[in-house]
Amino acid sequence: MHQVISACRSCGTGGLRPILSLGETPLADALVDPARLDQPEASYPLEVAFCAACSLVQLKQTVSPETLFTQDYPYYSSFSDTLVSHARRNAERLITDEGLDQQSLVVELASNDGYLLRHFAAQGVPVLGIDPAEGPARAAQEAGIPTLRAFFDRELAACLLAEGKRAEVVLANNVLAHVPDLNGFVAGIGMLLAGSGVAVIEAPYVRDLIDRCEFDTIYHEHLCYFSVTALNRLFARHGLVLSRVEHYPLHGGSLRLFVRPGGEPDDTVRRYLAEEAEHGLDEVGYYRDFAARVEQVKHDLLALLGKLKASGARIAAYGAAAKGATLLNYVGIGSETLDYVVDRNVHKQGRFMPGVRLPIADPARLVADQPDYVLLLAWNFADEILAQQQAYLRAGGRFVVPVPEPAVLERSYP
Ligand code: DWN
Ligand code: ZN
Repeated sequence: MHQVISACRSCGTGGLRPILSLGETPLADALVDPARLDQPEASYPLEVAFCAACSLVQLKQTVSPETLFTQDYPYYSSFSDTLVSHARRNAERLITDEGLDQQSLVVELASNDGYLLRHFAAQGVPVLGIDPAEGPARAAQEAGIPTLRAFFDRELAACLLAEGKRAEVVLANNVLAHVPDLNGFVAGIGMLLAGSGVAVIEAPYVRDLIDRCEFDTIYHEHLCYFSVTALNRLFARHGLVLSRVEHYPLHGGSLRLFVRPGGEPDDTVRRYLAEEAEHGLDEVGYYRDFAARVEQVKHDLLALLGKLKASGARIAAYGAAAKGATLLNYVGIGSETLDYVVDRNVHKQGRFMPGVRLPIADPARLVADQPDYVLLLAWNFADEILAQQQAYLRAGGRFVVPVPEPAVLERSYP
């Protein structure tokens, strides 16, 4: 069951301009259990549109968060060392910069398995995680991270305030794009922030998505694709100030946003707003050729894999990622091309990719089975995965990257 919006998720204006349709796809993280292979899967349209009023790029379909993020949500952040070290650096810096100690409180929205809060807790800073996903929330609790299994919204913020909980730091990584009630979520953050507090929010950057043709990061969990222009208007609407913007290569290009209940924006904010205006991110024209470029990647990837198959090669894939599900189902790559997908996340192994239903195995299979090529679906962690897969590469294996342009990676050993 899903809804289709008729007005902007942020400013409420109608007349959204279509940018891209990826057709009907199954839910990207709805991995199929072996026992359910005889049952059909739900699939939903995936259509992206632009709001000319506030320049927010967004999905037209809303699948209920209960369907997406509660039972069986298979994503555990700690299965990526890159992500964990990124989180540790973030925590250590905030402890210093915000002078956090035993008297402080750090609240993380979508805290997953504690991959970030554990670094604050390790230094004696009180923390509270909030996450609706059963498995990851339990893993966090088992790791000693106090975690509320809930969706964050205005009402929950009011409850926490009534308990006297105000946060010096509110963290929200890879969740702002996921919430249907965007304004309620941001208002809740404002309510939770102590007067001198800061919200530190990370989200993929729409400019990287468009410029690097990262269309596979479009799936039903991601309702919004943010520019600094759209974010600045969203926060201002709730009396919050976007005070600083930083960019990180994580997940194909992400923004780290510092949001405060007062004060002035620094030069970084002014610079991003100016650059976005200069490049036209606040006009539909900037997005006009995106669909054609996505179609071209689809065509080129099918041609490359077809050529490899025709040469008799055996091909597997790496990363049972949500972005992998979008790519395989939109491009149309199934068991006629790929033998299986591998992933380090033990909660994904033994299950099947949505739609194309490729089996998911342990990465050790690559060395044991030595396929000729591996399609890198988790391209956003290429450095970590290639370093990890030296034995496979030394034995002659090759990786294929799908975006920004499909290509067989040159052999390189450290
Ligand atoms: O927004 C979201 C992003 C942050 O994470 C979520 N809605 C869903 C998820 O998207 P994804 O599944 O596309 O994310 P990742 O982090 O790109 O997924 C990478 C996959 O690869 C994970 O299943 C873990 C796996 N992996 C692995 O098997 N070996 C990752 C690394 C680094 C590895 O070495
Ligand atoms: Zn809008």
